[in-house]
Amino acid sequence: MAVSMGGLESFPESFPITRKWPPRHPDRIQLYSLPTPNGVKVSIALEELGLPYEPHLVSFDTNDQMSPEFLSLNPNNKIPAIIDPSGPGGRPLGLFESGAILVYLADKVDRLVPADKAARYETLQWLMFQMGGIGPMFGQVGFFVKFAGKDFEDKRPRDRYVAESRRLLGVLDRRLESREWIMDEYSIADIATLPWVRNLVGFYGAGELVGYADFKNVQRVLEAFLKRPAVQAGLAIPKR
Ligand SMILES: N[C@@H](CCC(=O)N[C@@H](CS)C(=O)NCC(=O)O)C(=O)O
Repeated sequence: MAVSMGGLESFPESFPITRKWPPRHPDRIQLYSLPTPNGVKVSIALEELGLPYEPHLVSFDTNDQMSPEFLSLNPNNKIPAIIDPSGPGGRPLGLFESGAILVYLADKVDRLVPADKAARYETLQWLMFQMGGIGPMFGQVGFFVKFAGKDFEDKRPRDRYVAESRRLLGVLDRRLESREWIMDEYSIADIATLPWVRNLVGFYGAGELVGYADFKNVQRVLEAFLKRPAVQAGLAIPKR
């Protein structure tokens, strides 16, 4: 298992995922991902932080996320996941769940999360708002607008998720009314949230359905986000 075994694990030997995706740079953070809204959170954070890392493509076309090697790192069969060969105490650390990974990376170099305790918890609050609200709800809109659910005759399930997504966008828009970013400074809360907004109005094409034109503050902040060189780089990693 890749998870903690009392500090006895070593990298790469103790991590079966490396048999399918051998590290060429075993000293670097290993990223197992795809450029989806959850995946790019981590590549964008790594680019912003300037941490050396090695990306590995987990292809859904070949069901890589269901392979025993991938499941050895994330039993929940979802990207993204990482291994930091030099985790806490110098020991390797495997992690899944993009929110946990963002907190870990920010803490590793004390950037993208405020040092002040109260501001730190406020950042985590907005990160959880993305993880528990925006991600799952926008994802459901994607299913009913872009994927298999789009052919369902009964539009009530779609409308439920569209209405909830619109409500969430309203909450975000009000938060951004007099702010440049979700917190006073650019943080992991922005990195978690904005790729999902981009996906909702871009790839899913649900902008009109959710009334995106009404959310001027969200639009402004998404535009600023997309101009950042680290964001532009991270959005294309790993290469498909
Ligand atoms: N809560 C998870 C969600 C991750 C997630 O949903 N990943 C999707 C891609 S965006 C996935 O790997 N789906 C593959 C599957 O369900 O088999 C996180 O934030 O890391």
